Amino acid sequence: MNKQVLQQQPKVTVSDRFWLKYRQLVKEEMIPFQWEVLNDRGNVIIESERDDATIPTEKSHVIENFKIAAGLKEGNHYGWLFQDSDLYKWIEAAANTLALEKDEALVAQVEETIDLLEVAQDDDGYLSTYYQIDAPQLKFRRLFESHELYCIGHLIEAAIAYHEATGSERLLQIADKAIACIETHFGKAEGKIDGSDGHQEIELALVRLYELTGNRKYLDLSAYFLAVRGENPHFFAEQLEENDRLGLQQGPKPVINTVYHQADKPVIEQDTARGHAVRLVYMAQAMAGAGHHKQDEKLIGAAKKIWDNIVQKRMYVTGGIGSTVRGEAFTCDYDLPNDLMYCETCAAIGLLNFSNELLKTETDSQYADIMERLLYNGIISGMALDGKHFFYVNPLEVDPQASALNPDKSHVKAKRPSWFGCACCPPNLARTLPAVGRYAFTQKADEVLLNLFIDSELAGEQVGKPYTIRQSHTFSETSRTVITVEKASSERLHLGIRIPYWAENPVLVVDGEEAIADIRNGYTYVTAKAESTAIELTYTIAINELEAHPLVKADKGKVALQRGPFIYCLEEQDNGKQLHLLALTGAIRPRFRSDMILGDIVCLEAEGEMHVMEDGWQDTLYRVHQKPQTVPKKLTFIPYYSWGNRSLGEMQVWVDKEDAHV
Ligand code: FUB
Ligand code: ZN
Repeated sequence: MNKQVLQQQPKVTVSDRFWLKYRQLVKEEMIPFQWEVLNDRGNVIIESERDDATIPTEKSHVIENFKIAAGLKEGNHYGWLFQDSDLYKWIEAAANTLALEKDEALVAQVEETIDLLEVAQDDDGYLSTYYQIDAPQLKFRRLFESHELYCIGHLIEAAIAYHEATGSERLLQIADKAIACIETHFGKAEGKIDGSDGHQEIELALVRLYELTGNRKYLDLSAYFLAVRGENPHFFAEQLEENDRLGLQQGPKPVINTVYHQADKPVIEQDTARGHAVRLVYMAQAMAGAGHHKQDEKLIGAAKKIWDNIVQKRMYVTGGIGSTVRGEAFTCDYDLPNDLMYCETCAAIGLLNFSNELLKTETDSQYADIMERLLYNGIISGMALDGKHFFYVNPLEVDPQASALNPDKSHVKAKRPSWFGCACCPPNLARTLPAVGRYAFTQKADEVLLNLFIDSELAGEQVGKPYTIRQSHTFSETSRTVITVEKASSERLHLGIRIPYWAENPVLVVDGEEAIADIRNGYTYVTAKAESTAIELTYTIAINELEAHPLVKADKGKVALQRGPFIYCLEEQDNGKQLHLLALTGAIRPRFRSDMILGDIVCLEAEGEMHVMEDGWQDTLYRVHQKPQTVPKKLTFIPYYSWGNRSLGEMQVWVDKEDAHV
């Protein structure tokens, strides 16, 4: 494959204790564990993500599906139509791990799967095991649900990651052959399919492939899929009608919800977050990326409007998105129920990547603020601290009994299962966590941005000469960030350092002298002129009581606690049952805690009170209002991401504030 690399992933070595732990978990637990699952070994209990008997939970069957498609085994496909993507994400996780650390055995495992993919792929490049095995007559004919291009998108992302980690082109060749097949079948020309996949993903993957290769045909194909979506809102339904005419329809004809698919109108006319949350953010990431490379202001403008609508009106304080299980979707402005939410892990990862894409286009720390909120909260909450149990949805309030007995809360799990019938989230986490360093910095033509306070080192090049930017942090009473820039070129290097909103009273010292901070769009700029520049930033980490917009009904009269980038929650284990009877009344203090399971964490201890249930309530459900009786109670908050790791119990992020009970 001819390549002229346009944009590389930042080369970042992470040394941060917090994130190294995740990197180790991915390598030592997640990758081997997930490999066993994909191979149907290890007696893993697979749960359905919600109460729905049609969800396939017997086995994963992913590798088996590929073996059947390759003709190496006999049988039928098992699992979701997009089961293939679990393997592609696993390969990407392996590749992102290999990019950090050599591992011959892991390379051999990936190479073995590439052997299998080569055989499974049809001669014309087609690759989707469900359609190859069980429904070849319907290839590309049920795009509203088929996920054929979605899966190829994940294949492309895996291929890029594996190439970047090892230099191997084998997987890229498979991906390229699959793209050639797609190009043969899709487009404006007579006889071609003029439409897109029901689930966006290939669009963003093609942008990334363009960045790797410089080959514009990938960018153009991405732009085509973005432009054709919603151009004809009846496209998916018309495909089904044609199948009917040709006698190809299987089962009853489904009703297409074009809003769910973000296909009711052209993407550039979409300015709010609607429909399926993961699809929306994957699409919007591609809009930002393709818009950036094509200098298409309309695409970028629409992407920004969608982003604004999400973060200003439709996002949970943890960064989670999606307010309903129905269609795993957004609902309307300020509708953010804490106990019925969706907040799918994949959607949080999608919003991270969408925000990162916008940051490449526009220097503004608001994007990094959201990336940080997601990474430290709504993303890592998706995984247990053992690396082997996962949340598909990430609630902000849980009562295990209600989750067990209220069918409308069947998706709101109080305990992380090992695996899901729909296993999109666990491998998505596995591919994201080793890549965390890439979000810490953004390299642009004229500046480098330091976005996230993660101990790490960026290695880059300026006019062909190397530079490094090292950052290390001490997060204590008075926190200290030390940044060193070393460079070989005599050119100036403009470094923008994000001052997080939680860093109070920041003082910047450059080469021993207090500098007047040149703050633009949330970044304070230092120009490194010499070979070596030493920068020091001191600040206090704020403990904030956050309140939500008054129109968020679920949070009225409540606060959520935040220290640094972490959102906190109450758990039954520390505070007893009936967390909703607790209120925050006084001072909050940080307390360092070394816990067998939670590790070294900073808890928050706060003065509070508990609403006492008098005896009179025994057999009474309602009464004339009286002033409630309360007793003082010490409240203990732990970082949200770490909830659900010790025992089964209630959890709550938003807590009543002071006199809310009166
Ligand atoms: O459809 C593929 C993935 O499965 C979606 O992104 C998730 O929301 C889940 O439905
Ligand atoms: Zn998912």
